[in-house]
Amino acid sequence: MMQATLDVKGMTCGHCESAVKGALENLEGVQTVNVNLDTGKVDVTYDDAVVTIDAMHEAVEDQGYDVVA
Ligand code: 9UX
Repeated sequence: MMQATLDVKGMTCGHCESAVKGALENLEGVQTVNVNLDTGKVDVTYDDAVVTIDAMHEAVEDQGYDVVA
């Protein structure tokens, strides 16, 4: 299992947090998602044989938030 931290811009409320968390959790291969609303850091564990960082970026961006690469 791999671990990564995504730096997400624009999450300001609990609903933002839920949207980002849910979008990531819906991706096959993503195991755990922890959102820190104060810092915008999103810690994920995932199977890199199944899902890519790129796919995670897209899933977050599809919810309307920017990801700093
Ligand atoms: Mo509430 Mo979060 O309008 O964007 S969902 S701030």
